[in-house]
Amino acid sequence: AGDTETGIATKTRAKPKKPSQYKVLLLNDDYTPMEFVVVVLKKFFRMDMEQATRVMLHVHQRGVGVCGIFPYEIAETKVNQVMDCARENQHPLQCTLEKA
Ligand code: TYC
Repeated sequence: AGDTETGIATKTRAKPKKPSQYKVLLLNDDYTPMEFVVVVLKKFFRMDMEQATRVMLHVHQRGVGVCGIFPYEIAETKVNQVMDCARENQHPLQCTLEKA
């Protein structure tokens, strides 16, 4: 579309917005085994042993850590996968979302 009087093109369409990004956060607790957390990070966040161990130890020491940053729907799916897996194995591991 444009302005026929001035000949200056004016935008009339909405800009397609980039999907906003969300951090997937892992929380520390006193009961979930370290090995289980490492397995979860490898399985759902495609980390190798070294990365997964680093993130797990960071969460263990600092209380919280970022597993990855994703568009909302993917981040939500990751949180659900981690929470379902923790529940199935009867571990209190908590995972949540935060806008990046
Ligand atoms: N703090 C747990 C332990 O000492 C290990 C752990 C690490 C648990 C990271 C949760 O997100 C977590 N067994």
